[in-house]
Amino acid sequence: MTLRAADVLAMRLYEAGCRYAFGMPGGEVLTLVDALEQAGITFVLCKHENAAGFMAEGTYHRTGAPGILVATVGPGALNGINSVENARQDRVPLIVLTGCVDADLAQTYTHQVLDQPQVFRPITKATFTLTAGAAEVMADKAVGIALEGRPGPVHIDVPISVADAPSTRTGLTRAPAVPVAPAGEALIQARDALRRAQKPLIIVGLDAMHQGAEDAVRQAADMLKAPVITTYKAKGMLPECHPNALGGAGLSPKADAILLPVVAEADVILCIGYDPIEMRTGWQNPWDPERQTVIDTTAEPNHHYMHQSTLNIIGDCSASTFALLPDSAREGALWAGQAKKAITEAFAEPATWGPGQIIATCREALPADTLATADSGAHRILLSQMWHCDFPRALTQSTGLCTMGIAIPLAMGQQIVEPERTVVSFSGDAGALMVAGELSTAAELDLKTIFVVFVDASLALIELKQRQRQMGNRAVDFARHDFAALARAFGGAGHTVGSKAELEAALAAAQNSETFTVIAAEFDRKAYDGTF
Ligand SMILES: Cc1ncc(C[n+]2csc(CCOP(=O)(O)OP(=O)(O)O)c2C)c(N)n1
Ligand SMILES: [Mg+2]
Repeated sequence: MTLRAADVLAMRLYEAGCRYAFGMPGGEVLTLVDALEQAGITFVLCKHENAAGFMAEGTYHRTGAPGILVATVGPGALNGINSVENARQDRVPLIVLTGCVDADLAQTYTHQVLDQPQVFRPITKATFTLTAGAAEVMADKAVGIALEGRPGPVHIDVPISVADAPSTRTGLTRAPAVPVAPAGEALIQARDALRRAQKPLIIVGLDAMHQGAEDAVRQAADMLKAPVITTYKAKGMLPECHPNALGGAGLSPKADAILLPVVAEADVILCIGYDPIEMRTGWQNPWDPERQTVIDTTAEPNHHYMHQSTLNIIGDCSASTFALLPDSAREGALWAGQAKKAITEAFAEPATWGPGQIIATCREALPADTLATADSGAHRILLSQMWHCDFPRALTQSTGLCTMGIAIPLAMGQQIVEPERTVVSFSGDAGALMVAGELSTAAELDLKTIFVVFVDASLALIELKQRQRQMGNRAVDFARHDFAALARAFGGAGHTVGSKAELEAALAAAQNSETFTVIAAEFDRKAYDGTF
């Protein structure tokens, strides 16, 4: 059988573990879609390329294989770019396949034509234009670059006639990159500092999540008897039921007011894959390298200058951490117990109806192994504190780019991989409206996902910032829409709730539903005041 270049590309992606591609075809990617499906990769037709990119991220979280976004020339490619930059800032391995006109034709034809590689270059780790002769090596490079170091998006522009051109498989693959643990002077210095620490602290971030360092984190916590702070996308890297876990940081000023003093008080800080791309200004230079010893184990060197460290150990943060740990547990007790108590009290379930009670009620009602997603807005700041996570990726969200419109498709992508698992998304009402059309895709795929919407008829987070600046109320209020009816319009179940009892009943029904469910949890504007 003669292979097309698109077949060679698709086969290599299949071998990388990819089983789903998301997007919307146009005439320029028909061969690509055909090749992907023939290689065993299911093409999921989405209603917006940006949502497709987020669904692709969802599959990565459940499989470890890169997600695939497919978009056609021009408008299709450009519709997806927010999700591509999200993949860059959230370190998501994403293969972005776009169709384009042939190079020869582009000299005499202008309709829908733009310089796509130029658009994607600053928001991807690499961009290729497929050639038939190098299709396999380009696919191999794309997968490697997407997954290695800090993962991220890689773009391949596929000219129409190249997709159809005959190509061959060369079988060319690289030897796998082997993680190397630190040695020599740096190792001695780091081990020494950790052995002598009186108040050691561990900070865990995105690199640790992507590199699967949860065993290293747990062992470090136990051996060093150190409290552990995670970023909010790394929540669950140490089960939050563990006595050392102080929860997620970086979003909530109330939580940071408790956690940043712990950071300042520590004498030795071990950062395990802590990538500060998730963090705001409060986490710029949160420690004093003159006074504190900071051992920073990261996937890539520090070019961010958000902070400085005593030692920056580059590589696999899991291998590095195991090498640094003392042979026996540190003498002395776990410290910062007050901070754990203060955090727990600060984010306890409130006695009255509102966002806090909605989150607590969902957490109680849904199984411990639920996969949750959050959108951007006021709701997720509170959710990131209150949503208890006992395993990595229990709560996923956009924490680098912080885009709206991600929670619903990100949940759907995960549900596609694990159809029987409880998957719940939490969105603000504006964020839900951005991607409401994808409820049609949830119906078409028979997903049983639960979509919770915080209905306050407000861009609550922006309204809060506007008020804090003593500005007039402008462009932040909108109408209260009937999200439950929207669900029913697409063939799903819909419930509108305004009390804990109603929410409990809706959650029970949702867990037994044969279709997806939207739960519209309604409350008044300004309900987040003082909560985070
Ligand atoms: C795509 C995108 N547009 C705009 C913003 C800026 N933004 C951040 S939060 C927010 C308000 C979101 O409102 P809603 O979804 O209702 O959530 P709430 O804050 O009310 O919980 C906005 C507009 C963003 N982060 N992403
Ligand atoms: Mg809102």
